[in-house]
Amino acid sequence: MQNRIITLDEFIIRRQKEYSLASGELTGLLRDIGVAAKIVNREVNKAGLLNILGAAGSENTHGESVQKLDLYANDKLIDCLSNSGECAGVASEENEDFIPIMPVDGKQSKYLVVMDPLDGSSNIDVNVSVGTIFGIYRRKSDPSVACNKEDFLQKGVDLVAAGYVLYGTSTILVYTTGRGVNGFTLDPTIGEFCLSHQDIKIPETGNSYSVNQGYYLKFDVEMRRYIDHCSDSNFGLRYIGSMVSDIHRILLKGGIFLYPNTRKYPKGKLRLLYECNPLSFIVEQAGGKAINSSLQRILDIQPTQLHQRETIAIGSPKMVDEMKAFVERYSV
Ligand code: P6P
Repeated sequence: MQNRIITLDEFIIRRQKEYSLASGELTGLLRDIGVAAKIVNREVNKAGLLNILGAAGSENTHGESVQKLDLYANDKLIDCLSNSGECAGVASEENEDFIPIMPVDGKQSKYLVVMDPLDGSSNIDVNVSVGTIFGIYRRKSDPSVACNKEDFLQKGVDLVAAGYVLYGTSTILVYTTGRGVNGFTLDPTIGEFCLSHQDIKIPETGNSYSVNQGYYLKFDVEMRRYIDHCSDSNFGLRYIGSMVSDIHRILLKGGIFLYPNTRKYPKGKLRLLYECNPLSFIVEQAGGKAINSSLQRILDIQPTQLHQRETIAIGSPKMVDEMKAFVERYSV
């Protein structure tokens, strides 16, 4: 019998029924994110046609020129979350400060979203895959008042859910609520995300590594030794320059992604709250590991700033352990 289509909505609702404590609010929020992803996908796919390529001229909070599609994705996701009624606030890469969301119909929502609405956006112009990354926390502050900054500065280990949408050759949404990782591929003919990668488990090891080799001479000696080891082991180098794409490949095929500290980025380039934490939660749920250059588990790091950067080594458990051994052996 042909495999029955299981849509994202059906899967989320089915999972909610299995979880007696679920009240349906997280379900509603996940479904709203799925809707926003379809809206963003529609524009990403038309990017080349609608002349929305090229920098919008404005700059985001980090002084990087902003592509119009970044703004579009950010606006659409914030719109969906604002109307969802299940989200009390959003912290986005595109906004300097967090955005409190007023109750919808007086309902006090208990969840918060951290997100990078369109990661890897410098690739849009050259038609390389880009992605949306999101994480969901339970707010800690009194639900009868607006959320505050501390609500967002929670460790990754306290994430309730995390996911990404990869706008590639096909559009896939991958998420976890702490009970495994599942992937849903968008079927544009019916406008539904359909279960395509059930219970994803990352391979124990892999034969490729993912790092911007161009910075090799700027890495610390222990990282250079590990990269030499990857090269000596005849591992392939796969680096797309779009974190969601690189992590998705590693999740399915195995491997390790590295963004160590460099002179330009002494704390690493990637953002802890809405890049490293959500992707580390997903990779750990699939059996992988994620640590920083000081060998700290990413999910255990206590954030102090919304946009703080972090170094990261993430992927197959055996490869992360091997990188850890090199750092322990060679670090000065
Ligand atoms: P570099 C994209 O700009 C991004 O934030 C990640 O998606 C990607 O992994 C990284 O930066 C690429 O950085 O310095 O290698 O160009």
